[in-house]
Amino acid sequence: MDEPRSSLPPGQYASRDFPRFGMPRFAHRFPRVRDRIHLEIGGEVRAPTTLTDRLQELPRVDQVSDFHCVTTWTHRDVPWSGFRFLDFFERLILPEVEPSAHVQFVVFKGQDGYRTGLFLDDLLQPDVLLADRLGGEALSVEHGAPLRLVAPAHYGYKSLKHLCRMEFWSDDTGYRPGGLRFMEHPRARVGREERGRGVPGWLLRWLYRPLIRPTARYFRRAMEHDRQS
Ligand SMILES: Nc1nc2c(c(=O)[nH]1)N[C@H]1C(S)=C(S)[C@@H](COP(=O)(O)O)O[C@H]1N2
Ligand SMILES: [Mo]
Repeated sequence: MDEPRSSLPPGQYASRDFPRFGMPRFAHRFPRVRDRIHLEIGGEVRAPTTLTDRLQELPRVDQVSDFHCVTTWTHRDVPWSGFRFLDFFERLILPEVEPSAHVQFVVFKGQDGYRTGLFLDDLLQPDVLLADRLGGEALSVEHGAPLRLVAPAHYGYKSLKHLCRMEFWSDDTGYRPGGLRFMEHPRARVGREERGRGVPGWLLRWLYRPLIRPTARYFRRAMEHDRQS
């Protein structure tokens, strides 16, 4: 049962389901490395590196937040656990990787080939996590194993799953998102209904809603297929 609740952002409805979801072209792509973190750091940095166990040095943060997909479903009160992007940036990236002082934009890449990006200012908000646990257990493949970004104030398409590479850049000019251009807003703030680029949010609500059920079903079947193989 889906029920409307007044405190939801504009155009969203509460869904009891938390489906594995995304653009259909990624449904059949799965992470190769699921049980350990292997995170490349690059871009305009002095010392590119690969991080494996270093995240464990950061303070662990448990956070309950709502998850808003751009197609209008919201799954409320998701119990994530992981590390603040802010701590990650200040304690590991700044001192050891030394990004250029001009860095303003960060590009994220997933093991399934998906890409997204966010401005550094948005990423440094205290509710942005690099999450490795959900509901007290290691992140499942459905929800982003082994590590994902969680940016609750932005549409779900910014919360990249199966994170394997992060790049620090001075702007977003060299960056191509995983989907069509109109589908990805550079900031994608849920509170401002920045669903896409050049198309009003209220219009995208109606375009996307009919796609929710078939997309969720498609992703679920792809997952069942992966489990059997
Ligand atoms: N690597 C990767 N990350 C991704 C996607 C994807 O297809 N691949 N889809 C995005 C979209 S559109 C949504 S709504 C959320 C869905 O997260 P979930 O599958 O944990 O529900 O993941 C986002 N991050
Ligand atoms: Mo989404």
